[in-house]
Amino acid sequence: MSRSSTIRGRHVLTLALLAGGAIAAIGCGRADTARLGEAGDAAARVYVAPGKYDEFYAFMSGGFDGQVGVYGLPSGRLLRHVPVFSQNPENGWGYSEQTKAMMNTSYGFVPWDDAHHPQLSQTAGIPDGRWLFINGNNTPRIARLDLTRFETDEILEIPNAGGNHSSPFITENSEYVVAGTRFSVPAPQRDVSIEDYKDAFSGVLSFVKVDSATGHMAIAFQIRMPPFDYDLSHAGKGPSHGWSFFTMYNTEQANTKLEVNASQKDKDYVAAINWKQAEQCVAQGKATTEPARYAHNIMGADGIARTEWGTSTKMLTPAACPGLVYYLPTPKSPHGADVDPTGEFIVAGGKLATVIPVHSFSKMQKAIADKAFDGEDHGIPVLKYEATVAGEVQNPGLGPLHTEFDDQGNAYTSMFLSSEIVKWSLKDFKVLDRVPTYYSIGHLMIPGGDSRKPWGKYVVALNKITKDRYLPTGPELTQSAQLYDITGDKMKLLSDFPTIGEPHYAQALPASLIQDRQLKMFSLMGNTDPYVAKNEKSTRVDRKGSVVHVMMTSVRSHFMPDKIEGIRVGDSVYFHVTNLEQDWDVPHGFAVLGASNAELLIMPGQTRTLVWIPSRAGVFPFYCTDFCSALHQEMQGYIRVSPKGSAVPVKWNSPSYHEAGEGKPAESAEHGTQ
Ligand code: K7E
Ligand code: CUA
Repeated sequence: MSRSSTIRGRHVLTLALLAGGAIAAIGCGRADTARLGEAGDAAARVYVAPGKYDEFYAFMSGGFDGQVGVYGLPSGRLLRHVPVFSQNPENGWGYSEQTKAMMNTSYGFVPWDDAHHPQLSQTAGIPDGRWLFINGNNTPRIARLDLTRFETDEILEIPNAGGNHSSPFITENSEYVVAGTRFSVPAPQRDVSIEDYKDAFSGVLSFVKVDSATGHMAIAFQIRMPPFDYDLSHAGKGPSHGWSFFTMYNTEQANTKLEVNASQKDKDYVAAINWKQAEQCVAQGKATTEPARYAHNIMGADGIARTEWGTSTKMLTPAACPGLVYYLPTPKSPHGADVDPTGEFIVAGGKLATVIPVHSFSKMQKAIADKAFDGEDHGIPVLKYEATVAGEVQNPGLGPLHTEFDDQGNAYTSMFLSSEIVKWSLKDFKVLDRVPTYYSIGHLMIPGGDSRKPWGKYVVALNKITKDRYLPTGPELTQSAQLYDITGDKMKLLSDFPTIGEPHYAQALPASLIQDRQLKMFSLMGNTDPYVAKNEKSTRVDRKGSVVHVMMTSVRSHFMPDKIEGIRVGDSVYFHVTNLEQDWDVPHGFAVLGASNAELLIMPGQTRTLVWIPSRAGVFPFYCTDFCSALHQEMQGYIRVSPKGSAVPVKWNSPSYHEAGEGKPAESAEHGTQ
């Protein structure tokens, strides 16, 4: 890039930044109508007839909602809102006793996070439909969802990180998911002056091993890097398999007013990490074991989440492992790091850059062999820009962020400031088409578009600003995605659809890879919850001091028991509700008056537990919250609460009570469960 073009570009960008992407975009008004052409044609492309299925499952990050939204494409219909990092009162996720441990972290119980980047598990570089990983940004974590149940199965906290943004970005056989810290922090944490940023802070990149059979995660090693901001990542594939690429900004190492202070240099870097080299160095004992405390929450086969505590990590430094890291100079505060389907090109979205730089993996290899270095930074070799760059996309638009790929050798880059998707060719890096987005696109997504096998067909724009696209709803507007047809030479807008939470990245794959592998119910006979009641005969109420366990069943259309007495103010009452149904799509709910947490939604064959601490004497109704049958409204019961110290005996109306003998002492061992 010539000096003058850089300077000219900077002026344009400054203006655009001042104006704000949104306002610039609003100027576009509703020019899309011309582009849309025959609206009828677009409608037909997204129309999924009643009772018919969508072609793709799309998994969209919920952003600050902390969840994953599952949508059908092309319809844009919301199919599921899967709770991950955030408690969900709809089904008791993070409220029920069996799921609470999923929210454990070294900071305590953290029932919220900011989730950005879903990543489907891959086999040979192709999404295989087994698991979905997603990062938690604020309290550094990675979650794994099981796609036979659409449920979060595991959440691993990442120590020594401060904003887990460049994550999880899976390798091509799901060997690793990665976690790069956005904010450098003292690692391990300690009390130092912020002025000591350059000396006392580090940017730690973590490689998390994924067990190929179970999907279970474990931190394999961490790499202590200079105190930059590690923004995004993607793994190599094909020839570049074995490498991961991280963009970084703030190579200025500013610790205040980054808006200005981290935009000084013309170029920051992409860090190319040779993780196979790292594996060797770790095997050779070159990593040091450092104490670290982090939570590892796993859903057991019994449906109960448990926390294991990590106590140390293996820390590698680039100095101890030559060949581990190389820097590729990249203009300017790069954001996205995207690898094309062949694995040859690494595209960086320099959000303040005037071009899109495309690095070549084979040129990078040659530059390393030739030692085509431009000096070092923190002891890490800096490769010459000209030696690694395959080309630059000229005049792409303003504010390039992220790039996805189709199956025809084309790339699609989101342009935040100029609010458009720009299609360009991987052959000559020439722009082929551009289409406006409404408004200020962040990520974009093509089904399989970061894998070795994009399915093409559609690109989804995940927009940051909604403005006038829908009926207004006060100051807070819905979040928005847009679907474009990419089967022709020209991209064509097909539809807008709202999303839950701010959508960052998304992933999609053909429905056929998942839909026939769905679990329809849990086996009641296989239920090993310690408080299960597998039939109505074994329901019972046990008092242990001030703790009362209610082993309850639900079936269309009653609870057993549905009349309970002998509870006292201040007791901890555990409602263990087992759903006896063995039929698909017959959950029962459970709620009790005065409960201060959430309801339960119990799937067929499952046991879920809600704790209730009655605060006043009286008789309180409980009921099923899910309209399960014609007599759903009749699915109700009462629980009597007496004052503290009351002598009212524990009593309930199920067969077990009569077998135990009516009038027996409430605390008798005959009712004991353990
Ligand atoms: Cu660009 Cu968090 Cu991936 Cu949002 S990030 S846009
Ligand atoms: Cu069970 Cu409604």
